[in-house]
Amino acid sequence: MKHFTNVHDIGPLDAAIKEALELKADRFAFSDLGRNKTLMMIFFNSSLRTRLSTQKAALNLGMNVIVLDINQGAWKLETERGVIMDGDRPEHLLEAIPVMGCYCDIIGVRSFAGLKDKAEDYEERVISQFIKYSGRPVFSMEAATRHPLQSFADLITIEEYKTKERPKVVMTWAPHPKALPQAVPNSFAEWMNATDYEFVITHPEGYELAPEFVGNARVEYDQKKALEDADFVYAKNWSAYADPNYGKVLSTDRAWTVDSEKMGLTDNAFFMHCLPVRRNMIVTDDVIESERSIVIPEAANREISAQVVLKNMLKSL
Ligand code: AN0
Ligand code: CP
Repeated sequence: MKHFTNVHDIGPLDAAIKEALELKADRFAFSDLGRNKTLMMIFFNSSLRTRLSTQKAALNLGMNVIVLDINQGAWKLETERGVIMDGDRPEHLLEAIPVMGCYCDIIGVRSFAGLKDKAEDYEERVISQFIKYSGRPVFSMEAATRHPLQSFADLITIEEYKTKERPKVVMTWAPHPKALPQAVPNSFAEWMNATDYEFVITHPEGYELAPEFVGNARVEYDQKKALEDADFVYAKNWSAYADPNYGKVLSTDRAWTVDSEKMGLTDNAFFMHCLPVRRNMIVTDDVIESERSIVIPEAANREISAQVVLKNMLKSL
């Protein structure tokens, strides 16, 4: 594997799931593979899980790890070419990226959508510059349009908990006070559409995701109808994608919050969320604390998804 930014980079999903479950059963089996190799993790945005789980995955493989938070102590970076740099950004990405590449073997990048300019976000301007100019294999730790390490962990989790060959998975929009990117729902949809599960997306009008991510999923505007007989409920907030409201919060309607009454419509579904989650906005306390909530095992699988990706990148060095 050269780079990892989307579902296609992982290859056939059944093989990837098998590899993940094997690694989970013996996570130190390849502890020599990363000897004298350095992972550099670059964060333009905050993180708890991605930072810790990816670092742990690298340690399991015997790698060294360097972490840089761009907004804490690094020079502020200009990202546009051709700008007269007389403002508050002393360094350009076009020098910073190849310099970072000098000090490591593999680079992970977290760079969220700015939610101001749809074209800029959906071109994946930041991570594609890392791919172009770092000279290193690059993987996404959530880029502007996708969060593939999360989606892969979500898939592993569903495979572990499913009791039917073809479970019904429902991704539901839920309210949140701040504008969030579409990366997590886009990516989850992309991975679910690559399985043979029954996959349904439900959200209020105006929250339609980009058609290339919705694919053949069923879109149901009636949340209660969507949840009927679900085996997995995947809650997530996202801001609007469609023009002219790109990046805006159109609703904070708590009628969309996942509560125990709605979970009662499902086939005793498991509750999932990528975390961090705002309780009693996205999901009520009782649902997230219930025995059907699998948000912690889901987060635990982030170590496994990252380890599969790093292992395959190390093998291709
Ligand atoms: C981010 C998002 O929605 O993309 C990260 C989730 C993994 N969430 C927040 O900023 C709250
Ligand atoms: N789910 C996830 O990526 O969490 P962090 O933003 O804390 O890394």
